[in-house]
Order: sequence, then structure tokens, then C-alpha cells
Amino acid sequence: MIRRRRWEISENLVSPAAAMFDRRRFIATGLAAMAGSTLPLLGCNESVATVPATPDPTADLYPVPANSAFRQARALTPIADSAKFNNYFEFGSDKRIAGEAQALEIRPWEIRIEGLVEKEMTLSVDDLIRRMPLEERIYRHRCVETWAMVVPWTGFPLAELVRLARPLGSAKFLLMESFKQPKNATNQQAYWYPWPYHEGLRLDEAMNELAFLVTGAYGQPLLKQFGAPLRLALPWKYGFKSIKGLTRFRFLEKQPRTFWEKIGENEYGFWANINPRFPHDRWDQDEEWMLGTREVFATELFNGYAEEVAAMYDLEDRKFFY
Ligand SMILES: Nc1nc2c(c(=O)[nH]1)N[C@H]1C(S)=C(S)[C@@H](COP(=O)(O)O)O[C@H]1N2
Ligand SMILES: [Mo]
Repeated sequence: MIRRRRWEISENLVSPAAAMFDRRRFIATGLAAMAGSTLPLLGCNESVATVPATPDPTADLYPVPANSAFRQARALTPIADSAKFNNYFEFGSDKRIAGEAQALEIRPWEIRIEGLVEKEMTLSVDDLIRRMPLEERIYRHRCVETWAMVVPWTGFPLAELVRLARPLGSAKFLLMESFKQPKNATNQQAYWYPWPYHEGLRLDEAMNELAFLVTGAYGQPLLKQFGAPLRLALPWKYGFKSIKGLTRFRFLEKQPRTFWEKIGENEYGFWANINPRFPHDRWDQDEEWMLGTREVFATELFNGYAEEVAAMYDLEDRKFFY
């Protein structure tokens, strides 16, 4: 089989289920266009939300000072580009889900901490955000599909949440779960996806200083298409590990299976650490292209973050790169 570069194929996602969504979407938007109605997300110069839609209860906290330890040589991706090219399968399987994502209800929003912890707890996302030490960090983001971006996230280390949770000694893994709102996130009505979206980390990965819980971006509260009110940023792993719309953190003894592991054998698995030497089933990973400029760069081991994370893995063991 010949592997092609991601940007030589279409911008659709990769699983058979996703292809089905695309077909359904195509029919739906095609019919709407014929009926003469205006859908907000047709065409390529459509406008999308780049400011939070509703008054955000934490808006007074922004902007937050930048932590100068987390900078990038590459230019920031303009919000006009990153806010209209997203992966959020709850809202659709192509990149133009920003309009659909505005249907998500993000308040009230509860965060549940459970499993192997001293005391399980439920707290409102606003309480959590106000308790945490917010900072801005500029991170690279590399999607498994080979597109990449540079974003100024606001948030706090995942390690702070782990400390708040006080896990028991037996806790070795962290499972994280997204919301379930099938009424508003219409792809959640598709039964062949194992909703809600869920991801996992080994506890030492969760405690690594790079693992960052995101509450805002570009100096303002997080946009819905970016995963408001709470998402993860794991810049050394493929983007699908950076779970959006977080509601649940469960501490476990055993490694959990993730959303994408359940969907397909030929997708990357639990670890998904970025390595240009380990191709996807259907394309190479040795290069990446930037949203906006389309500039192409060589993919770096751990997306350029090897210094911070390489010690956590056996680099000879292939499993850590799938
Ligand atoms: N809940 C949820 N989180 C998710 C996804 C998703 O579909 N649902 N997509 C992932 C993928 S594949 C990527 S590349 C990033 C994209 O983040 P962005 O759209 O903010 O750039 O979100 C990740 N987090
Ligand atoms: Mo992705």
C-alpha cells in the first residue's frame, strides 16, 4: 500500500465510521444549500466565533501572565485559523465544527474526581478554575493527521489537580472522560462510537510538568470549539490524547482502554508519543504542516519535548509510539 501525505488526501478523518458521518453531512449540507438556506459553515471563508459566546463566569481572570519557560520559536497560529479548523467528533467528523460546537451547554458544569482517591469529590468548574494557579504557556500541538499549530493556552498543571485529588498509593493510571450531551452534540447519537470520549495517562505522565489543563486560549476563556470549559494539552503526544470538554477524572490501578483503542486496531493506542519514525497505517509521520501558513516542518521526536519527557519511556520499545 502506498502511503500518502495527509495534505494530499482530503481533510476528512480516518475511520470508516467517520467516513459515514462525512457522507451524511455532505447530504445534509447539500440539501440545505439547494433549499437556499444559509448554513454558517459552508465554504472556506466563513466566519467563526473567535470570542466566547456567553458571558463567561471566569472572564475576569484573563489575560493571565505568560510563563516564559514555555515559549516557541515557531510563530503563533492566528486564532482565525485555529478556531475554524478543529477536531471534535462529538460535533462532526470534518474540521468545520466550530458552528456546531456553539450548541454545547458549558454552565453549569461539574467536574467529578473519583476512583482510587482519599475522598471522591464533585466540584463546579468555576470553583476549580478559581482554586488553581493559572498561567499562560505557548505549546505546539501536533495532530495525528499531520497538521500542527502553536497556541498560547491558559491553564494549570494537571499535577495540581492530581494533588487536589489525593490519589491512593494503588493508583497508577488516570482515566479522563468528556461530557455526554447527545441533544446538543449530535454525533453522540451515533451508537457505533463508544461515547463519551475518553483518554488515559499513566500517573507519572499526568504528573509531568508539561501536562496542562487548559481553561483559556489567546488571553480569553476557552472557545467551545477548543474544548471549553476544560481540556487537556499534552504537547508530546498526538493531539487526540488532548481531550476536550472534560467532566471526569478517575484514578485506577490498571491501564484503561481509550476511545480510539476501542474504535480501531489500526489507530494509535494508549501511548501515542510522537515519533517521526513510526508511521500511521495510512500515511507517514515524518513531516507536519502548520495551520494558516501551511509551512512544512520535519516532525520531531516527542514533538520537540524530548528533554522534558523522554526519561519516562523505554525508547527502544515500539509500544510507546503507538
Ligand atoms: N472530546 C474530544 N476531545 C478531543 C477530540 C474529540 O473529538 N473529542 N479530538 C482530539 C483531536 S484528534 C485533536 S487533534 C485535538 C484538536 O484540538 P483543536 O480542535 O482545539 O485544535 O482535540 C482532541 N480532543
Ligand atoms: Mo488529532
